[in-house]
Amino acid sequence: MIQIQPEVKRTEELRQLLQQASYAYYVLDAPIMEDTVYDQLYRELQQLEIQYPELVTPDSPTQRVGERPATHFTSVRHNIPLYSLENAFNIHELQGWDQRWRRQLPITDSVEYVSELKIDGSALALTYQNGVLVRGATRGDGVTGEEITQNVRTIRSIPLRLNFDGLEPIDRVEVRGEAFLPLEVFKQINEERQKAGEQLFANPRNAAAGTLRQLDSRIVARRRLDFFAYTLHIPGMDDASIANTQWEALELLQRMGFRVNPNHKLCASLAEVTEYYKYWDTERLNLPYMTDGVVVKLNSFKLQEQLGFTQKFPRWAVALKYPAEEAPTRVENIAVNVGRTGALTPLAEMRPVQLAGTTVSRATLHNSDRIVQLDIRIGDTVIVRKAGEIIPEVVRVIKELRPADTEIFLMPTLCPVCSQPVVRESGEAVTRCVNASCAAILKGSIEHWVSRDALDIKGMGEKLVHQLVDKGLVHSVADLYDLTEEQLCSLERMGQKSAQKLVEAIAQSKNQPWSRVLYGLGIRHVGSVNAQLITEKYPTAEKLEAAKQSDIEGIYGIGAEIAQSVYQWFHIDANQALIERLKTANLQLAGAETTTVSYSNQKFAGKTFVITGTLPTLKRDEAKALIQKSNGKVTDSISKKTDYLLVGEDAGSKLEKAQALGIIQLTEAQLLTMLEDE
Ligand code: 0OX
Repeated sequence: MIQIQPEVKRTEELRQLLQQASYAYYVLDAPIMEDTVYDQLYRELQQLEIQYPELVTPDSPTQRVGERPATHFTSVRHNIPLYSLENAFNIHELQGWDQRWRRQLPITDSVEYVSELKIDGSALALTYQNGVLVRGATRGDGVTGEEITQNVRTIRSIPLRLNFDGLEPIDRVEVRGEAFLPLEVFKQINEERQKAGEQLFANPRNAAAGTLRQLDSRIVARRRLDFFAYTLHIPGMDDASIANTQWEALELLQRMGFRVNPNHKLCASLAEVTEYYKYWDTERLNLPYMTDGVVVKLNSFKLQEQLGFTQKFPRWAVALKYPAEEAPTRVENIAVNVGRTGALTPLAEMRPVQLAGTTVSRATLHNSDRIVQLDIRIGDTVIVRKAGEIIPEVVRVIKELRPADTEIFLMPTLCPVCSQPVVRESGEAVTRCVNASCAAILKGSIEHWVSRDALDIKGMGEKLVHQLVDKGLVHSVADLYDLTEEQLCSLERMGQKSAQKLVEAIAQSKNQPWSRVLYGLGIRHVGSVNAQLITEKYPTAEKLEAAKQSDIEGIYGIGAEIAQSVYQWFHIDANQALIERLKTANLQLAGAETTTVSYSNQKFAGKTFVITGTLPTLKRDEAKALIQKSNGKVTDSISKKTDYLLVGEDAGSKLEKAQALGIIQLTEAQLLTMLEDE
């Protein structure tokens, strides 16, 4: 132990530096060091922690990257319940709340209110023991939530260790606040989901809640959740000894290292609260996150304590909501779109209305379940809602205004494009056209194939794709490679020069790597990241075709649903024929990807590994492939040249030999951390 003293000191130093840098970047929005410097220090800390695993602490910045999937979450009882808020929908109701608490506690002095923006996210309860984050939990029903500490650790604006500088250290601190997805990130996630043929999140709140309940915290880490703190509890101690008011508590939270929404305001009267509410009604549309109202709290903790709680709410606070941006309009038609995965999506076409600053004339109805639930019919008057960047949706039908002659809307039993029967599998909400040569599926598949992240064929836009399919020149993506300049010249508005350029661009796409080809095939759930993970393990189409479903599922980062989808795709004759044609056309159906998403290639350059024992999740050859991918060497026996011993359960003599030679031992988790984090 004495021997590693300098390392102990250095790890502490590094942690502090990185923590300060992270705080400056994520909380203050004022970076204090270059990204490259941060990376270097981070790597130094990571190396030290690998050499001395006993020095890893739960508040180390290296613990933010996420862990391998959990199988479930455990329920936890909140020490102090998470109350919800009573709603007020207008100023009149706000005054009603004010009169009610004043009746209970007659005071003549003027009171202060704190007005905060109501962030539309998911509430979290955080517990710190001796300044270190030890537990993060969802709100649940307010009494019992789910323990999601590992996911919470990935949120960069949540401190893993509190800053008690200038404060008396406190044993136990409980902090509540709202986790949310910035609108920009929300948009990006939905774009990715659309590309992968997955169901979209309806709004950022659902996306944040869904993300927090992800069993795989590595996915959470990628989603860039953010957090605003608003409640500070110090159990067992009279809160007043450290803060007397909500205003002071917010200040204190900020000092301790939390991000507190900067737009809170101390108000001396309800008139000032009203002014704040009106100001933010329009201004909130310029914020990079969603808000759905204002939370008004009595500032004094003493008053809060005297008023206490009802069964559900604190009497000293109220949520003054903004009316959701909703408007009535008439449904003129219900159209049914067919996407590239064959999914039929009903769309309400409506008389245009102004909502959240844009004209809305179409709203998705998602699927037939939603249609049944709404009982929406052509001719109905409906309420549509749109908030900020969110996709417009039909909230409800005003049945009282329904004309006499409407008919129940039924999803078509034949595909509206190819007239072949559609299928709805039991347990699925989606109705699909399963005719592989349906023009809508074909058009969508080709648009996907030529898109930027797939084969990236420049100059091949939607209109052109539609013409090619409608004229019968293209029946599959493979046909693109047989197109001639002459054929292209026969299309509308296509000159000789453009045709020539297009043929060149198509030929050029034959150089795109195998991972892009796999992504371009548009297999359900295979987005570009998954395609890269899969092609890293299966560097040729033949190998992937021969793979068992369980082997595909064994790929780090690939779940059962994805594996099943890939496996099934490769076992359909028509798809195998397509692969053959692409092979003949000289596309890249082999060859490892050079740019990897998850793993850097040089990490283990010059390092030699030996593997012993049974690893918790990876098979030996998978661990070996991962090490080799990062340029490490894997040998069978321990020697002085061995740098690392990767140790699993029931390790035998290799472990003893490694110990004798002082070789660094790694667990699978440590190896994955080294590979994951960048
Ligand atoms: C928010 C928010 C939510 C205090 C006691 C019950 C509710 N969504 O932004 N809740 C609270 O306050 C707690 N404040 C907020 N700002």
